[in-house]
Amino acid sequence: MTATARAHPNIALVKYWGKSDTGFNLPATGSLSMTLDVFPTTTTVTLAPERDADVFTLDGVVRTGIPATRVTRLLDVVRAAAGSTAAAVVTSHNTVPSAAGLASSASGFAALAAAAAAAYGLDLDERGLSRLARRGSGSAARSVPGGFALWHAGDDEHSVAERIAAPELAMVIGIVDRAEKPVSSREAMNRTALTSPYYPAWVTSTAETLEAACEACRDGDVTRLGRIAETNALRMHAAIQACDPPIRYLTPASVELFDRIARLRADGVEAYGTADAGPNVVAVCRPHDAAAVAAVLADVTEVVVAGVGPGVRLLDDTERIDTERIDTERLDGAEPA
Ligand code: 2P0
Repeated sequence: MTATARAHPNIALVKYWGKSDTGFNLPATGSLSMTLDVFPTTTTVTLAPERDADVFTLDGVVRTGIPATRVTRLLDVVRAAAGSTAAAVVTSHNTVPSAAGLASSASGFAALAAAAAAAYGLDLDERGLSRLARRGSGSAARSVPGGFALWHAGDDEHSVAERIAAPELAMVIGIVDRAEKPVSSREAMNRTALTSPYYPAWVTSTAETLEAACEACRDGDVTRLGRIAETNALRMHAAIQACDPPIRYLTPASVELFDRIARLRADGVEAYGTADAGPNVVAVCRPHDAAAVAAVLADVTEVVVAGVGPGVRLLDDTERIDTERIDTERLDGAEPA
């Protein structure tokens, strides 16, 4: 009747940007990501048969509108599979700034999928959970297995993410802006597909890029993987900027971070830049170079160093109580621990 799950965000090395089906959230191409070991989302789902409708609380605030609708839509998928009509109370805590291009929807929907499946009594394996999380938000499919995740394009049954072996990497996240972004990634993705003349080239080139990235992972080739990641991210932003009306997520501070990453490379420290649908820039590097990379980026913006994070997991009672305490403290106006 109640279950709590925790999931971490992921940053794509080969990006997902475009769908072949919006109803089932099927991607136009496959993608590859690293799940982070920072910024988890923790979500509790409790069945509430006495209620008429679901209730969604995020960081102590009851949400309505699009965020609540997206939660209810995913719960509807779970209810249909479980043969239940019971409403649910969903309580979620983000430790990443919501909607700031730091992948909170990936950790959010991965945690929601696992907690909802358990609360409604669905017995899903990792593939099944990844497929379910994808219905909530495409990138959430990759946060289910965690680690380095390859999310396949394909139909509803086959479009799931699986863990693959890859060289150990660190990600140095430059948090340029914590504010909510002006255009959601969902809207920007659709606008790119509909209006960017570069969208067809993005799709064909990304399919090739993904194969090369998987090969680099197999070979443990950090240099090749890093170059692929930077090129793929800038190609995605080029396609986005060519929308009508145009969307530009990168700011002068973002560009400064890309420049600094290039200078680090010129000075012999291997780092590569990537950026999602927002101004934050992530430097991909070897773990032993992370401190040096962080020092160079910290002049421009706040930085957080992340390693490779785990897949989604259900929490036991003790951990759940800890989460409830954080919620109570928030509502009391105290700083959460
Ligand atoms: C990615 N992003 O691969 C890309 C790169 C942002 C930039 O996946 O519509 O929130 O919910 O499936 O998963 C963001 O898109 O979109 C995203 P929906 P989602 O990480």
